[in-house]
Amino acid sequence: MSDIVEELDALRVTGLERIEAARDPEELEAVRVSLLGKKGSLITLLRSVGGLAPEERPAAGRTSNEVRQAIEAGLEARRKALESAELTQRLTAEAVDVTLPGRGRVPGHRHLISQIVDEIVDVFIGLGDQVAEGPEAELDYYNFTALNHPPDHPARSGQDTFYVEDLSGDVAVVAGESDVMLRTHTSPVQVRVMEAQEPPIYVLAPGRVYRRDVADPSHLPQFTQVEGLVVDRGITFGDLKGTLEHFCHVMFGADREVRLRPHFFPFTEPSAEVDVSCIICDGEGCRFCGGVGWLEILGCGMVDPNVFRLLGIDPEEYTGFAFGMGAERIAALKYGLSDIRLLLEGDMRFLRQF
Ligand code: 2NL
Repeated sequence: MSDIVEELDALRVTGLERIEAARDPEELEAVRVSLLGKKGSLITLLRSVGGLAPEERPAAGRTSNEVRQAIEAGLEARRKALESAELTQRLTAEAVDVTLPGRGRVPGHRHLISQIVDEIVDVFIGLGDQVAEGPEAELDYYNFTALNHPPDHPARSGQDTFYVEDLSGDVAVVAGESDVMLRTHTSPVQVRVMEAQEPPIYVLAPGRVYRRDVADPSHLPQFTQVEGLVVDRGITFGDLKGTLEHFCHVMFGADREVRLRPHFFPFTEPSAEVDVSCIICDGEGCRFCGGVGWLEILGCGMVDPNVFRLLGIDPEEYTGFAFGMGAERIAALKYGLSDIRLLLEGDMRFLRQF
């Protein structure tokens, strides 16, 4: 056997060893170039074939072909092995344990007060009401005068009402003599509706109102009121009672008792407050209802003829009823909350529950 055939055989052995030793595709490529490249070991060896005796050349040629094929096969096998090892490694590294419990998400939701307002609004939309809104900074005329409050009514004092002193520059909210104030109820919205529309009027007015109160478990200096007003021919106290009984049953449950107690409001006559039997003790008397078995839900009454006359509605032709309630109070009574200030504190541990 010629030297060159031995060298080719040796190249096959060391070449295959180097191929097996390559640890990644880059290393393998470097090995390929050094074995089969233009300046590689095989070519270098073959250059010496020309110097062989003619009878030795076929054996050398055959062997060199065999070596090339062996090396090419080795390279291909190693390439596949490296690829599959890499895939296995990636699959292991990126493996997802589908049996792990999922990470819970806490989606946002509407604030309890907004939910309650929507619920109240839905009941009255179901009865055919339109919904109206109006300004929170309101004129004294719409908030008090048009609603039959005499000039010396205590609610008009700077002690009970936020007056807006300066609308042009910085808006300063003070107790004072200004005509502009933060509305104390949403009645002015309904006054504006009565000014703009002829009866029949069936309107609901939800919105934020302001009173100079110190916050305590059952009062807020700012709350969300929902008022309703009906003006039509032949409206009676029976219509008022039936409407509000329906509302109480939808809101607090069909098995609640509902009662009306005489009351006074400047803008209604007669006036009443509406109670439902306590949601906690069902009328037995407990801490939540202060032992009386009843919860006060809202105020209402037949619209005072003075209000109609001032707005040019003939009280001989039309009668009407009106009512008002605080959404925060309704929320507290519906969910048995001990302190309505919780509703405004923005503590998600509390608000998330609703
Ligand atoms: C309450 C009581 C009430 C009214 C609001 C009203 C509106 C017009 C005419 C007559 Cl335009 N009355 N509203 C009537 C009775 C009671 O609210 O406790 N609110 C929180």
